[in-house]
Amino acid sequence: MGYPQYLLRRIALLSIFPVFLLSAPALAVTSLDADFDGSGRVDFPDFLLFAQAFGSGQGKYDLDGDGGVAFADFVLFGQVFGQKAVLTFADPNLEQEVRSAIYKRTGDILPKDVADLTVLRADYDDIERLDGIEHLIHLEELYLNENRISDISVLSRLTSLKKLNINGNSIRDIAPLARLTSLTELDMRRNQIQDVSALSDLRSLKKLTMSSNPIGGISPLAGLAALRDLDLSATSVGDADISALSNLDSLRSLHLEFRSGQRFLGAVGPGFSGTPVFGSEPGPYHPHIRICFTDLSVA
Ligand SMILES: [Ca+2]
Ligand SMILES: [Ca+2]
Repeated sequence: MGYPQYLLRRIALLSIFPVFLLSAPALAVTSLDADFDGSGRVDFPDFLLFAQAFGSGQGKYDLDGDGGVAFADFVLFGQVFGQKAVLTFADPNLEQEVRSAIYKRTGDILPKDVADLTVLRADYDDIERLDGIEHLIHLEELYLNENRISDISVLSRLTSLKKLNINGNSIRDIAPLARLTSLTELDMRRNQIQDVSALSDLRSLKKLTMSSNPIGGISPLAGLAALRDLDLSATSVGDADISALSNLDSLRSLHLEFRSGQRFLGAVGPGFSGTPVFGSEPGPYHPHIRICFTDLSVA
């Protein structure tokens, strides 16, 4: 088959670079990243696609993530040329859920198989490890409730995520979520989270559920201007912390839960009698906030 002249010129240009440059230190890139056509191998058709994108800013071909498709990306491409590009998952239960979602019971899972996968449900699956899920880059909704997950570092690459439900796991460190700025809903109830500072830039968040975590403070939430629903029940959040939410004009529902004797008691106002109050009255902190209290002491 014949290739356009401009493409042949680009290929010639790329091929005359000294080979020693190929040994230059480079960022980690997987063969999956460079399998541009999703065929399961990094081979010549991928090279042609790369050559067409050379000199552009097309994200898919920007393997080192510096914003442009340049020689550094070609070096990375060269390092994985000829490699297989098959998705593997460390946890067999996670793999089974992916296979169900793409209707592929057996055989290699290729990048093109997951190109349309935007929703993955894997609740109550005894999943412990997420390795491999980072290649499901088109995911917009991910449900991993009630598993045995503690390490979520690979989720940092799923930047298309809008909804993440991962409650009932063993997660302490949520720093990997800091880049997921498209998130509108995040449910992480029943984990081991103390530090929520990673959420401070997730300004698209509308619904945040962090109940039943040993959260130390919520000042990182002060700038989440889109937040409408916030559930902080069964946390260590005190009334001094709640003032951090005073500028969240979109906030319409705030769910707190406390035991009698905590400092909240005085802050709620005279309407609180020590019995469960499910309030729709404006709270003392913000004219629009609905505060739903549950008094655990009478349960
Ligand atoms: Ca390929
Ligand atoms: Ca680049």
